This record gives sequence, C-alpha cells and structure tokens, in this order.
Amino acid sequence: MNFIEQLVSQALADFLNAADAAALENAKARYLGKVGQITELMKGLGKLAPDERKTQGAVINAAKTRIEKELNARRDALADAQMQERLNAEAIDVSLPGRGRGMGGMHPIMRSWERVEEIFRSIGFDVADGPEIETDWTNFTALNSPENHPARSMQDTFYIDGNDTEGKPLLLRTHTSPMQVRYARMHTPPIKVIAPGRTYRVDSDATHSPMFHQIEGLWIAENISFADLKGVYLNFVKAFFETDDLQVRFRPSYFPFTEPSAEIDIAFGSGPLKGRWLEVSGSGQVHPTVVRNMGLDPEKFIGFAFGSGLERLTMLRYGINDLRLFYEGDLRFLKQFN
Ligand code: 2U9
Repeated sequence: MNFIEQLVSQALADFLNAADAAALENAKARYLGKVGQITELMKGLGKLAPDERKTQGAVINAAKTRIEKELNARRDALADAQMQERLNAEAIDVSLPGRGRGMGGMHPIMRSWERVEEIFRSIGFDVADGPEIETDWTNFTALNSPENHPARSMQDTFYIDGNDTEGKPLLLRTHTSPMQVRYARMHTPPIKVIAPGRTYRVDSDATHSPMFHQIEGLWIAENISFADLKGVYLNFVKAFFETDDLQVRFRPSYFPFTEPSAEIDIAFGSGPLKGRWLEVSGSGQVHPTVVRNMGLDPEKFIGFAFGSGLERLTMLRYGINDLRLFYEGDLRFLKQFN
C-alpha cells in the first residue's frame, strides 16, 4: 500500500472511530484542514515536474474525493444516530391512559341551594336574584330598621368605600331580604318568591361565619295567612329532608320586618336527631311598613316571610357538626358529597 492509500485508509478509520460530530470534525481537520495532510500534499504539487504534477495531482484529488465522501457519510450516520437517540429518549407511550381533568363536584351548600329552588319552584315560587353590595335603604330602612335603631346592631356589617345616590355608604347585604324588596317593587301581586344567596355579617366563630348563605321566602297577596306559612314550610321541610315523619312548631320571636314574628322549629320522628326540637327558620307576617316600602298598600296586601340559613339546613340534612368544614376546601370533606 503506498503512502496515499495508507493515508486514505487511516482517514476512513479515524472517521469511523469518531464517536460524535465534534470528534469527526477534528479528524477532518487532520486531513482536509488548512494544514491537513491532504492539503499539504496539494501544496507540494507545485514543486514537482509538470508530468509528475499531473499524475500525482489526479491521485491526490481522487484520495481527497474519497475522504470527503466518507466524511459526509459518517456525518449523516452520526446525525441519524443522534436523532434516533432523541426519539428514543423523548418517546411518548401512546398506550398509557390519559391523565384527564379532575371532574370537580358540587359543594354541599350549592346542593342545598339547588334543592331548595327546585322544591319552591314546584309549588309556584319564582326565584329572585340581586346584588351582594347593597344600599342602606334596601338592606335596612325598607325592612323597617331605621337609622340609629338598636335592631341594626343585630346585623353589624361590612361597609364599602363609595356612597349611594343618597350619600350613604354602600354595604355587603346582611340578609337576602333586599332582593325581595327589589323584586316586589318590579312585580305586581301575588308576590310569591324565594331569595337564595350569600350574606355577610361581622361574626366569626365555630357557629358563625362572616359569609354565609340564606334562603328567604315571601308570599304577598290579598289573603295570605300564617296558615299558608305553616303549610308551605311544612311541605318544604318534608321535601328537603325526604321524610313525612316530622313536626313543626312556631315560637314567638321578634324581627323588625315581621309582626307578629316566630321561630320555626322542626322535630324528626326517627333517625339520630329523633325527638329533638331544632330551630331551622325565622318567620312572620310581613310588617305593614315593609309592605308599603315594597310599593304596596298594606290595607290591601298581606302575607308572610321566612328566612333560613342554608348552612344550618345542610348540616342537619347530612349530619355535619362543624360549620367551618364548608369553607376550608378540604377535599376529604367535599368528596363525600359527589
Ligand atoms: C321581606 C320582608 C320580610 C325574612 C325573614 C327571618 C325572619 C329570619 C334568619 C334565619 C337564620 C336569618 O340566616 S339567619 O340568621 N332570618 O329569622 N327572615 S323573616 O323576612 C322578610 C324578607 C323580605 C321583603
């Protein structure tokens, strides 16, 4: 094997041994670079006699072409190998089941909310909706709690920067009653509506939360009495707790917006709470001043209202003993309702 043949086979061996692109380019420089061996041979041609230059030149050129061809082949092979390695490393196992999205579920309070709406809709009640930020008039004055009246302190609340058109501060509603005031002023009797929603008070302990949910009902027409209240509420609790085996009783009470007023208690005839009187609602005949503030003549229109805490109803229905569980977002608790 002459020198040039040896050089070529050495170059091919070096290329094959190059494990990656950088090693390959280094090997290339040794033969084809500025001071590479083939390049040096080319430079030496000038010193040869014309005849010899021609034959030697052809031999060197053939060697160079051969080396370049093998270099390109090795470049392609290394690039292919690298791509294959990447494909293997980044392979996606299409047979794995997808992660999917968590299904989410309904909060127990929302379950009660929807349940109560369904029950009252089934006996002809409409459902009111309204703002959580209220005016002083709609939240208090219209409901017969005049300014400076001590009854207002029963419902201490959060005030908002900014005033209403009367220059009074806006506030977070302390009950859902203002929705019914708004509803009554936009409709004509019979007014038969429930108002579910979030309410706010400055109160926070094991049995009170600064935000809680109420469901209130209002039925005003020309001849609606306490007997209707009893019938409607008894029908409601029987449907809500899914039992006919319960009793209701009314205890005298006081609210500014009703007169006379009563607390409503229920007692189950069976189950873990059997025989215990449980307070579930306030109620009463709507106060004539409130009827007037709804834009109606209290000499002509009369009816009842009630208000229940959705948290309380939900705790009794499911046997939950701590109010705070509703607001902590603990999935171990929430998953039990879905
Ligand atoms: C209008 C007129 C009267 C709604 C009523 C109660 C009695 C009551 C409490 C129950 C538990 C609030 O969530 S709670 O703390 N509510 O006792 N609510 S009568 O009376 C109205 C509502 C609207 C126009």
